Amino acid sequence: MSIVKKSQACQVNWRKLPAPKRGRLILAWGRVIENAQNELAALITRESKKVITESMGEIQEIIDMCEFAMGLSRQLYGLTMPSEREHHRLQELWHPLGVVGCITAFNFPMAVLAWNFCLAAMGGNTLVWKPSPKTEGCATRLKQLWDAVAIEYKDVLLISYGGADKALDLADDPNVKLLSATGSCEMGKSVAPRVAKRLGRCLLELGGNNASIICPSADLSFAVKALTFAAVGTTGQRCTTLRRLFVHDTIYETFIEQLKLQYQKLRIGDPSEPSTQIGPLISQESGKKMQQVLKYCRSLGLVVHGGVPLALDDHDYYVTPALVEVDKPIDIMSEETFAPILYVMRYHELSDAIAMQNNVKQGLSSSIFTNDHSEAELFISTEGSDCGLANINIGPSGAEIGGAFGGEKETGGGRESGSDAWKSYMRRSTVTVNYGKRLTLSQGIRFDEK
Ligand code: UN1
Repeated sequence: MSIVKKSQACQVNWRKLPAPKRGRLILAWGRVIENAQNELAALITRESKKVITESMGEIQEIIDMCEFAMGLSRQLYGLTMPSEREHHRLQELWHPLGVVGCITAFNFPMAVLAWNFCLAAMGGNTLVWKPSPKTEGCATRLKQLWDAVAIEYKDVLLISYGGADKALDLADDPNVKLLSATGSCEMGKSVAPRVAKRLGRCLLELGGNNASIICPSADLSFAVKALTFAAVGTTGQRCTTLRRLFVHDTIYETFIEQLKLQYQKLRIGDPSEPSTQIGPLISQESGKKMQQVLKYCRSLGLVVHGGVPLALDDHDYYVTPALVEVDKPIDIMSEETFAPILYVMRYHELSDAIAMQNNVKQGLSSSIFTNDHSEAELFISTEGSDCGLANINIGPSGAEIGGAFGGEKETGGGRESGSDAWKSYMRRSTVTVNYGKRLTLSQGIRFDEK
């Protein structure tokens, strides 16, 4: 039996279990994950090379999601609308879709699964997970813990191990009712047309090219700290990583000096060491990609700090985060290089900074640092950021699970995690009930048969 068929067979029973009971099983999974927090975080660090404090945070994100799903399991509300007809009721019911396919990346090897799994499973779906080949041990462990709590419903979570071919299998399978894919825009462009060809549904959370704007009224020391984390945290390998920075003319020099000082203080090293802030990149190959981009920037004389590989051990690729100063946006800034490279430039008018920020293909996260109320409001208004996430006085990375997470344009338009993102994993059934004794047509149409 194919893995999708196996998942489908389980879904038929799983969907019959009342949502609050499904919620309790998900919460039980969350509790065993909480008890195993240290062990699981160490596993994330081993496979994804993420620093241990961030791995602990990633497990916290799973626990939060499980609690959220438990609460939601009693709140799958459908609207009731007043009917235009006498003795009629109009109402929405939410049902599971069936089997959800889920593709995740190496950088959040557990939490992104949890965002999807908690909502999908709570809603009565089963899930087939295609994790990154780099972090399959993380997938195996989460599955083991699920199996331990959900004895009768182990197949609610199944894993399809492998590379891109396995992702394409999920994209092509008509029984995968929703394909939720997290990764690069290229990956999205390879799976989404195949899902579209069979008129299936996709939920895409693809690349970002996130920016921050620093206004004259901003608290600079505060902004420097927040933005350093946003640019170099997870070694620049979050889809919400800060990649472009627009600083107002009048504070530019001061701010860049402070940023460079902050960069010099960064502790780079063994990711399992609690005081380490930056671990190695995921692979030698991503180190090479980073250097290709920096080579080009160096040829233009733009690299003002870092970008230097460090030989801290003989297998991993460590590098100092790079700062690249530009006068105006250059083409390479529109690409997402999954490494710690931050492009910095000055601006004069806020509207120009917003326009530059928005003038990239991706639209995930954005932020502004200001203490000027009108600037802050403008930034989150329709004339402001075109991203799925727009932050004030906080960096673009580090979203909480309570909000809907995702972005626009080539980021793919999907929303995961909090708010009403659960609806993406469900189908809506609009129900009209005639409890009267007469047949009346809508819009007052008469169809009297004589
Ligand atoms: C990602 O990089 O794929 O907002 C997700 C954040 C995290 C999630 C990042 N909570 O940075």
